[in-house]
Amino acid sequence: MFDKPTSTNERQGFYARIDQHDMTPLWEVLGSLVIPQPNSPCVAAQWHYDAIRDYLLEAGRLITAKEAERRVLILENPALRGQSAITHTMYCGLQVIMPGEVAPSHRHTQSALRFVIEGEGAYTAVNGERVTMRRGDFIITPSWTWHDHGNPGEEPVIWMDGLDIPLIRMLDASFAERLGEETQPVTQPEGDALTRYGNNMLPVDWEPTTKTSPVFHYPYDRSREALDKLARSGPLHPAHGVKMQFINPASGGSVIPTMGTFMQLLPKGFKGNGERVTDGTIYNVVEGRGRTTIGERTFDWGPRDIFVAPSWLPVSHEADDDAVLFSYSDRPVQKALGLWRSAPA
Ligand code: GTQ
Repeated sequence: MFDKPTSTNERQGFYARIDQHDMTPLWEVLGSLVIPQPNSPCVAAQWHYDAIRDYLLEAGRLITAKEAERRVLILENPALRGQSAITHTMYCGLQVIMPGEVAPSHRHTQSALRFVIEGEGAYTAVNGERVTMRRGDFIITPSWTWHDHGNPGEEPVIWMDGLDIPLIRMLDASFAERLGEETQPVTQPEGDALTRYGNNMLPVDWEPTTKTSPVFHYPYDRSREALDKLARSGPLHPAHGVKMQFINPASGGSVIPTMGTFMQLLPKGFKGNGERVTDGTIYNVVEGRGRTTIGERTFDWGPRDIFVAPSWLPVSHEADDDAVLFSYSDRPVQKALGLWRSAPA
C-alpha cells in the first residue's frame, strides 16, 4: 500500500550517515509497518496427541517435577521457533506430573490456564484451595497468585498450560518468586470458591480486588451440559456452532484479563462457514472428530489434539461426531483496546 520511494546514491549516503546515530527513515519501512490487514508471521500448525504423548512420559523419566520446577514441553509455532510462543502473544505447553510428585509453589505476573487432557488424581492449589483435576476441566492460576501442583494419585496426569508469557515479555512486566515451601498451606475446603462465586450469586459484602475471576475452576460437566442443551435448542452460528466464553462472574468479562477462554460444540455433521478473527487462537479438542481448514491447510483432529490458527486466516470447522473444542487467545486484550475484528471469510 505504501510504496518505497526510489533509491538514489544521495539517499543511501544519507541513510548510512543517520544509521551511525541509531536512526532510520520511516519511508523505507512504512509499507511493512502499517499494513492494510494482518499478515501474521505465525503459521497454522497441529500437534497430534498420540504422536507426542510418549515424549511427555519420557520427560517424566528424564527429570523430576521438582528439578524442572515445571515439567513442561513447550509447543512452539513452527514459524517462531526459539521464542516459546505458539502465537505472538500466547504460550502453550503440555505439563506432566507423575504419581507422588509435587511441582513447588511459586507465583509470577504471567497468568496461566490449565486445560486437563489426561489422567485423574492430581491437584493444583490456588489461593489456599486445592482443586482435583478432571479431564476437560478448565482451571486458572491468576497473575501473582501462589500455585503448586501435586499428584497423590496413581497415574501420570497431563494438562495443557496456556500462559500470556510472550505478551508479558513484550511489556517487560515479568516478576516471579518462590514461596520457599513446596506446597502452600491449604486454608479452604475443596470446591469453596466455586460454591461461593460460581452459583450465580456473590457474597453480599464481597468486592473484587483483582481483575481476575474469583472462580478458578470451571468443571467440564457444567460446560458440557450447557453446550449440549444450547446445541439442541439452537440456533447454531454458521461458523462456530455453539461457542461460549468463560466469564468472570464479578465483571461479566473474561476470566483472565489477558486471555479469552472458550468452549464450543459442533454438532455431528456440522459444516461451518469460514470466519476470520484477529486473535490467533489455540484449540484443544475435548471430544469428537472432525477437521479444520485454516488458510490453505486442513487439519484432521480427534480427542486431545491441539492446533493453532493465526490471526486473520480464514478458519472453517467440520465435525464428524458431536465435537467439543476448548480454545484460548488474546481476545480480551484486543477488545479492551478496541482492536478486535471478525469477518466472514
Ligand atoms: O505451572 O506454574 O507451562 O510457571 C510455564 C510456566 C507452567 C506453572 C508453564 C509456569 C507454569
